[in-house]
Amino acid sequence: MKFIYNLLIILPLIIASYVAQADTPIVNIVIRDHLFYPSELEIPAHTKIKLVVKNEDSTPEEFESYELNREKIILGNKQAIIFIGPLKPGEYPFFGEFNILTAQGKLIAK
Ligand SMILES: [Cu+2]
Repeated sequence: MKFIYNLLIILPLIIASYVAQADTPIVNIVIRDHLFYPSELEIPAHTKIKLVVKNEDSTPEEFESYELNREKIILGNKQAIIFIGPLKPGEYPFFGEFNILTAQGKLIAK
């Protein structure tokens, strides 16, 4: 009986967290020829964002940003999901650490 009681308390919380995930805006970035497409994206400020970074190159890349405090290796022809925010309005540069001369971009939170 205690189990059922606990379940009744926990279940709405689990459902609520799934709903919250579903509401998270998805932003797509593609890596191709060691460049980011798009290289500049506007995102809503004060909002958690699900960044999907798809690496269309055959070589690995590392998505990195000091401002976002994120660092993630994405193997060739794979994608990675990186949650960011909620961010204050401003600019948040990111780069591909393995191709730093070309792979540059920034998020603009408004
Ligand atoms: Cu790094």
